[in-house]
Formats: sequence, C-alpha cells, structure tokens
Amino acid sequence: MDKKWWKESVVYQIYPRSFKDSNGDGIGDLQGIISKLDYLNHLGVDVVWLCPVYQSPNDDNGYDISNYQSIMNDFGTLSDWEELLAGLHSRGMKLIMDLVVNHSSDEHAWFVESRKSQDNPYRDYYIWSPGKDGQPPNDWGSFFSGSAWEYDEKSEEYYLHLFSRKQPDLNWDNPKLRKEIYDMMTWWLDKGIDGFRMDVINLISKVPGLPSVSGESNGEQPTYHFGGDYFVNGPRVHEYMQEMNREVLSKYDIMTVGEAVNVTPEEASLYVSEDRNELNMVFHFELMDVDSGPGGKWNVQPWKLADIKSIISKWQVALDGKGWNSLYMNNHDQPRMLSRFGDDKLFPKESGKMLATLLHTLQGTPYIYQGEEIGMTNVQFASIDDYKDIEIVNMYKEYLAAGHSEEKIMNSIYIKGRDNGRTPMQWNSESQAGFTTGTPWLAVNPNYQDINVENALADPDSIFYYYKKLIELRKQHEIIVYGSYTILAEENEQVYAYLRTLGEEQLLVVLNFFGEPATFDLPSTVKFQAKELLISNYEVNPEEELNTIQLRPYEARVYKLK
Ligand code: ISL
Ligand code: CA
Repeated sequence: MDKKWWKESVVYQIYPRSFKDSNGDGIGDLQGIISKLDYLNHLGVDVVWLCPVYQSPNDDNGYDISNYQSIMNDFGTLSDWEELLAGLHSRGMKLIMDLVVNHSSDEHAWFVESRKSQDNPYRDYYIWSPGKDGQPPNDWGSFFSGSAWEYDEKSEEYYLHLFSRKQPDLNWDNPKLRKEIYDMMTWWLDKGIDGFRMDVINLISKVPGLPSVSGESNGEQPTYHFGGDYFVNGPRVHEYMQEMNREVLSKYDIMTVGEAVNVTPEEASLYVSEDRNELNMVFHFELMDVDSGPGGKWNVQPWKLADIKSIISKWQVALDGKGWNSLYMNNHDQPRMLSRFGDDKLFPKESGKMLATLLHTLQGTPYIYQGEEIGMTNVQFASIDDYKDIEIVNMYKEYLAAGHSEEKIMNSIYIKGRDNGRTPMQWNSESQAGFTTGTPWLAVNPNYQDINVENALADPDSIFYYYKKLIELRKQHEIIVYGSYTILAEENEQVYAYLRTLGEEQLLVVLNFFGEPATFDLPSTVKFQAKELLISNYEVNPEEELNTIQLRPYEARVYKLK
C-alpha cells in the first residue's frame, strides 16, 4: 500500500460556531480558533477540518451556503481566515475545508436567479419540476422532515431540497454548474488549503425521471419516504467524482474525505480504490446506525458489541490494500461518543480512553471531534426551546403532530440529537466554560466545572494526555498506520480484541467494552517471542503473561509483539 501523509495523520474537526468566541457575541469565530492553535499543536494533531465558514443565512449552521468564496460575518473576514491558515501551516498543521455542493442556500445568487423564471439562464443550476396534479413530483421525504419538494409560487414549479427548504439541491447534470464548482474549489486550493471534506457527496447524482418510492401518487394526503434508491450513489456520481479529480484534485497534494450516506464497503471502494482516482476516503454511517431501529435514527435501540465488531471488521478487511478508512465515532451530527458507547457517569476516563484506543489503532485515519479529547458528554436541556438544530426542531414538531409523547421525543433527542455535539467547547470552569464572555448561541453543558481543557491539562492522567500519547505512538510505529487487521476471539461478548500485522511485527489490541471485569484468552495461533506494552488506561505490569488477561472495567491495552 502506498505511503501517504494523510494516512499517517490525525485529523481534528472544528465546529467553528461552538469552538471559541473572541468578541463576546456568543458565537465562535476564526479569531477564537486562532487563539487556540497552540492548544491543538500541543495535542499533536496534524490536520484541522473546519466545518463551513462561508457566508450563510444559517438555516443549517453554515451547511446552507450563500456565497462559497466569502466568510460568514459572524466568523470574521477572509483575512482572518488567511491568518488561520498561516497559523496552522507555521505550526506544521494542515487545513481541510468543508465542501458543501450537493446543495446551496436558497439565498445563493444562483438560486436567486434560478427562481426568477423558468427561462432564467440559472434555472438548470437546480432541480425543478412542474409536479403532478398539484402535488410534488414524487413522494421523497427531506432528511429534515416533510416533503423534499417546495413549491415556488412565482415561477410555478417545485424545487428539490433533500435537506431544508432553504437548501435547494444543485443540478450536477448541468456541466456549467460543475465547472463553477470546480473553479471555486481551485480558488480555495490556490490559497493553499490541504484538502476537502465533502458533504453528502454521494447524493449529487439523481435518477432521471425522479421516480416515487411507493409508485404513483393517488392524490391523497402525501406521506414521504426515504428516496435513497434514487439518489444515494446515483447513476452518474462516479463520472462526476472522476471528472472532479481530473479537473481539480489531481493537480494538488491534498487529502479528500467524502461523507457517504448509506454506503456499503463495496460501494465505498468505488469511491476510494486508489486505482479509480476519486477520493482518498469516505465517512460511512454503518457504525453510527448501530443503535437505530427499523424506524430510523430516532427509533433508538441499544447497540450490541457484536454489531460494532462485525461492522468495523467488515470495513477493515474490505478496504485493506485497496482504499483507506476514516475512523470516527462522533462529529457535529452525532451524539457524544463517551455518552453513547462508554460510561460518562461511572467510568468516564476509563471508557473515554478505551474508545480512543480503538479509534487510534485501526487501519485508517482517525478523526477527533472537538471536545472528545477532554471527554465532553451529551447534554439534556429541559425544554425543546433550548435546542437550535433544525433537524431536532422539525422532528419534534412532526413527531408531536403524529401523536408521539413529548417525553419519548425528548428522550430520543437526549440520546441522538445533533446538539449533543454542538454545545460550546469547555475551556475552563469560569462563566460559560470560558467559551464566551457573552451569552452562547447554544447553552453550555452544565458539567463544564469538571470537564474542561484547563482541568485536563493539569491532570497527567487525563483523557487529553492519553490522546496525545496515541497520536505520538502513531508517529513512532508504522504498524499502527499500515498494519492489516485480524479480529481475535470474535465470540467474546465483552472484549473487542484484534491483531494488526506488518511484516514481522504484530500489534495486539485488547479492549474491555463494559464496566464489568472481563477475561480475554489469547488464541494459541498468536505467536511471539517478545512483547512491549505501548499504552494502557490502567497500571499494568509489563511482564504480565498474555495467555489469559483479566481486564478491569473498560480496560484497554496495546502490545507490540515480535
Ligand atoms: O446525521 C444525520 C442523519 O440524521 C443527518 O443529521 C445529517 O444531515 C447527514 O448526516 C448529512 O450531514 C451533512 O449534511 C447536512 C448537514 O446538516 C450536516 O451537518 C452535514 O454533516 C446538510 O448539509
Ligand atoms: Ca464571536
């Protein structure tokens, strides 16, 4: 497998609105990020992924872009952004930008033109349809509730919006639109950025004819369905990715990661196989769906370790030697990993470190989401009015109208809501967690007195320093990056263990996934002469025999075997 800097890197994701406010308006901003670059450097991360900082009316916190080539006023100016890029580069870190081109804002100049009339030159930049019998053209539902179509009174047609009605989908079948996007990408790359994270990039190509999921509309009250069969990995998506690669990406030494909704490893390998010249890696959702029931994301069910193991194993094996994995367990769209997969009450440190060990010892590039490195947790606000996320707010209304109990809805928000990951970064125990001197746009998690950066930095045993060490180990041991993966003791219901292999070396990772003691028997097929304990989240006698390991709650160990 080819060696690449982005395989050897650890990425840190910043959600700018919630990272650090420099001017007291309650909204994180670019100068705030700049003031924390030494912190990121101290942690040791190589790459920063910046969620959208472009001009936006903020219907979806910057994922609705009204100008791709200018900075949101709340966040600062282009010269602040240039200072940020220079500040990262001078510290040896790289910057990847969020590319949101499945849709734009309805306030983007293209859409303002497009909706003026059916013969406007920008009409075909978006996806318009006359509909049928006064109904939308099909029964597709939006990711954010309701129909995926909105009727435009003035130009008398419906436009498609897979997300909010303020996020009209761009028409990738139009070569003029594609050229505009490639030019825009080139403009950013020429400023010296180091790559892109591409928002829902596998949704850009829609099946011609835009068919309904459940056949013809019968004129009754419409119900909406997930139309994924008609836009997930659509018919021309690989043609577009290869064109984008040829026209833009291939001209720079950059990294690319595409957010890919509902992809299997086989579908993902079409995006990331090195010989196909599309993307470097994708974010898949299989692991994030491990606690979703048949009713989807809000139909919460407990996860099972057996599923976590089989999903990760499947991806590790399928992409080995072909493409590359991304490794994450939370981001700005997901609840906090510590609350979801660990125990944020009884064993926050132990379980936070155990999960970190998993993410940093698999094959792939690990992504740290801001606050993960200090063990930030989910939040439970008392009232729906305290929540800001459009997905949460729309779902709440829809489910209430459909007769669900308020208690049940709030509970699903506590477990799955995106605002769990968006509460302000907890810097210290001062007012508003040191995030702002004003009133934060989204309330801080009340646990900031305990969980904050200042405390983490003062405690040599903190989750922060464990991450720092994992990042350092990655630089010292090539096997952590490039070794191939074999699961061990698959049937063990408490322990997740695996081997990584590179040449003569082996890496043994043993993780107790629960708050009870557990036993791990090393299979006799694993042979070695010498062992070295690289990291663990408890005191361990390095000479201890490995035949049978007694693990304490959430214990994690990594050995190098020779
Ligand atoms: O996580 C999700 C499943 O319900 C969705 O919240 C999410 O919209 C989906 O993962 C796609 O996410 C990306 O595109 C959205 C934006 O709201 C998310 O923040 C972004 O990461 C639309 O641009
Ligand atoms: Ca601010």
